[in-house]
Amino acid sequence: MCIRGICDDHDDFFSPTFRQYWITPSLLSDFDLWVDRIIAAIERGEKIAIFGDYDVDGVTSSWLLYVFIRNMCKHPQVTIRLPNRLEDGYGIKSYHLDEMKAAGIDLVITVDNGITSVQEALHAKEIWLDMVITDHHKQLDEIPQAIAVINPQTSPDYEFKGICGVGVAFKVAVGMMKKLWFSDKRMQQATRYLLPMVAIGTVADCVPLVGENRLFVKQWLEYLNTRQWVPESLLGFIDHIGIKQEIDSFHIWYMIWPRINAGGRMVSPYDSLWTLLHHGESQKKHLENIDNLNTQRRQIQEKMFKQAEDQVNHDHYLLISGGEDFHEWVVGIVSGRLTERYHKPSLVYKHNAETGMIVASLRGPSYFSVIEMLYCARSLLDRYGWHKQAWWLTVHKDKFEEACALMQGYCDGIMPQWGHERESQIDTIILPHEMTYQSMQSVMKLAPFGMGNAEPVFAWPDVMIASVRKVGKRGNGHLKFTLNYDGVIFDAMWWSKWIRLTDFEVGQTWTLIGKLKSEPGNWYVVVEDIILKLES
Ligand SMILES: [Mn+2]
Repeated sequence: MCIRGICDDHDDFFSPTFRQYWITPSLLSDFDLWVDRIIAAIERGEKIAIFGDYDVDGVTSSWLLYVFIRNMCKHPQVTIRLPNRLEDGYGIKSYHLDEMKAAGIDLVITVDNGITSVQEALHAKEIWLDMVITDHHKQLDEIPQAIAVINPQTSPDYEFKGICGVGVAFKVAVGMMKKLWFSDKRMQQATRYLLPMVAIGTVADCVPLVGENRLFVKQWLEYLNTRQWVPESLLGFIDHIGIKQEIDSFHIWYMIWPRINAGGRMVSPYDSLWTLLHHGESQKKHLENIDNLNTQRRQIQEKMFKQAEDQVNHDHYLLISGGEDFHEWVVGIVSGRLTERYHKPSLVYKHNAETGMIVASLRGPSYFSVIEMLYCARSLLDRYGWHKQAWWLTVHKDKFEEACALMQGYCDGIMPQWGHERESQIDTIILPHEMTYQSMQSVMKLAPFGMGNAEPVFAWPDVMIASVRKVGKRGNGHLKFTLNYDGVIFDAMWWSKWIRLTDFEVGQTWTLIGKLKSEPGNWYVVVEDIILKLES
């Protein structure tokens, strides 16, 4: 644990409590203005519209304020408006404000967006539509002139800047409960009810799982596993997916988040929202719908990845692929997988024939500086930046080839110095006598893992293969090892790597690098890499 820099107060880290991590919402600037305006709207029976975003953070934050205002404040005059990824793009637009004004809306609340909507806030003023903004993104030079702007980034007294959109929405809801004189019991029930969605949005938005975020996720996982005071829609969701064991951030990451995301990705974020606002019988068709969308999403991703793999030229260090038929939302995922598989930098692009523009996502191994590579071609690029853990660029098609050649040259010049072997970030080596269920459990206490609290990676030198076989579906199987580590026998899974089955033989000695996974009464290793023991 000390490797992680959490030596001093690791007891706090293990059992975070609200008292220790919770920052009082009133430290967010404009907080009183915000609360007063919403309470006035509720008292006057005004029509409120919540304007969110098409991703998971945007959908969960919309859900949260909607449920809070409608059910907990008993104010039925509230609606949600979500933008469409392709038609509207990100953020509130002036025409959204016009539409809402025409529909008789008195007050617009943005969630997970709005901090850069300087022009739109002016437009709202012009058409006499009240607007309050809640967001977590960084502001531009100018802060929009809305009635109130709630954002940790613009609040000097609010020290933790890492909460995401749904975290901000949760803070304002809790702050309002106090102002509305909710009893302690009601407040407890309400926060328990809302927290699951905060946790899902927080994990999905890739914000660091430290401080308040860690509190949200850890608390929720505990609540959820008791199944008390959890939204019925969410229990329906979880039962539908068929998660049997205790839920942890792994399930959010691999099973819950992709499904909620699939709606906004493939068709419309309302498809995702409806699954969270319905329960029981009426939820079923919505759940089946997003399951289908998620399957389609996976198929497209698979297809694009195969296509990219066929396309890349391995004579160069920078792997380039893309085209007109690539989906823009897939380029980041494909580039991430190319880099992961080949340990080389990659650039995957979508060419938009109508505009003549190329949008690309770029990744590199952890020791490689993508920004330095981008710099070589910066004079040719239209724009470039960093978003959700990856670099991107836009460039006109006429300059694309030249830009690629410059970046290619940079990589070919610098990469041979490192080779392109995988460098594994190992936290520590595990010795045979440490291989007890108890000590493995204590490692699991560091969970939930995610951004900013990465899962520890361990090394087991000299493990002998006692058995190895392929498990899972045809064409997409995994490798299951049983290993003998100086007399201690344990299992390890290598996901999706069945193709390497022929590399292994019983009796061989390897160095294993991986992460621990626990199941009740048992644990196993998820293989990151397995390296043949070198003769010394
Ligand atoms: Mn967000």
